[in-house]
Amino acid sequence: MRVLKYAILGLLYRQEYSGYDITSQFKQEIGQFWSAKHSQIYPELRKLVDEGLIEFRTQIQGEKLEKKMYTITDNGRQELLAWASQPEPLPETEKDEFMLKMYFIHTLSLAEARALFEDQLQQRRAKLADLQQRYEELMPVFVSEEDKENHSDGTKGNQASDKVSPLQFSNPHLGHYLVLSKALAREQSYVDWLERHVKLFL
Ligand code: FER
Repeated sequence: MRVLKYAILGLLYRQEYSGYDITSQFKQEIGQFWSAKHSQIYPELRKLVDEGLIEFRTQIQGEKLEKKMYTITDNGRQELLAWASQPEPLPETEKDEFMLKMYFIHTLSLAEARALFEDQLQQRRAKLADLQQRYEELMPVFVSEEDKENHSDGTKGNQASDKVSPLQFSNPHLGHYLVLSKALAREQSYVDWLERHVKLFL
C-alpha cells in the first residue's frame, strides 16, 4: 500500500503546502514516527496530481522562481477518509535488533553483556529525555483553550508534569499529542524494563 500517499493527503487536509513544506514536515515531525524516503515525495505528488486527488497552483517567487502550492481535491478528501476510518490490523512484529541480541545473550561474556545492556539503557534514556523535552515544548498547544482560560492566573494545571490528557477531541493538536504521548509511554516502559534487569549483569 502507498502509505506515503495518505500521509501527504493527511497533511494537505488542513492546509495548502509546497513540495518543500511537505518534505520539511516529513523531516521534522512525521518522520519521527513514520519514516519515508524523501526522494519518494515528489514522484508521489506527481502521481496524486495525475489521479486527481490533489491539485496545484503555481506561485511566483521573486523574479523567476516558481513553486507549486498543492491542495487536496474532494476526491482526495474522500480517499483519505476511506483510509483513515478503516480499522487497522496490528503491524508485523517490530524488528528490534537489540532484542535479538538479548535472545542470544549467552554468546557474550558477563562483561560484554553488561556493556551492551548499559549502552542500550543510556541510549533509551537519552531518547526518553528528548521526547520529554519535545512534550514540554508543545505543552502550550496541547492545553485546551478552555483550560488556558481557567488557569490563566497560573494557580494550577498546565504543568508539563501533568501527564493527564488535557485535550478535547476538538483540539487540532490532539493527533500530535496522541502520537507523542504514545512514544513517551513506549520509551518510559523500555527504560523501566532495562533498569529492572540491569542488575543481572552486575
Ligand atoms: C514529535 C516528536 C517525537 C512527534 C513524534 C515523536 C508526532 C516520536 C515518535 C516516536 O518515537 O514514536 O513531535 O510528533
